Amino acid sequence: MSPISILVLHGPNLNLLGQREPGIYGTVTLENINQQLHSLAGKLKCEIECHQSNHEGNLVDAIQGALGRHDGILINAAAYTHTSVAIRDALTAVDIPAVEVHLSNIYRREDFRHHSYIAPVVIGQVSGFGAQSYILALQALVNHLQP
Ligand code: CA2
Repeated sequence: MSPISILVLHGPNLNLLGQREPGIYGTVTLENINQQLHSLAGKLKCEIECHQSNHEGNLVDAIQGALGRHDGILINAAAYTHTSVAIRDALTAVDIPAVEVHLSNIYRREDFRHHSYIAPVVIGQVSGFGAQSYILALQALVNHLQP
């Protein structure tokens, strides 16, 4: 049997992690988060593929491209969380179990961040634990896929 495969998607501006606004998003870089996820994936004996895009359509393409290739999706859609019907529709269309991730606690921030278009179509959400949100989300997703 082939190992579980997870697609990790990072949305707009997350490529700036560790370089700007450390007070909100911390000092860890996206590359470091991806390294931590690869390390955990090794321990969990699953495979992961990580992508970042600043473009909504690219994220939709990546979600569609997961069909037949990945068993789960871990997604931080960043600002598109609060605006994108297209990303929500893509997640619904592929029907691949997904977990929504946020570095910050979106419910402690501005009102416009309190609503997620994605939350109703994913298994669950991890928000507010910095880079650890991704780690917790990967553990939860793999656990969901192989209970
Ligand atoms: O907390 C999160 O993970 C967010 O998804 C991050 C998004 C924000 O729009 C969401 O409301 C919550 C923003 C990502 C921007 O990342 C930056 C990183 C460093 C410097 C500037 C932006």
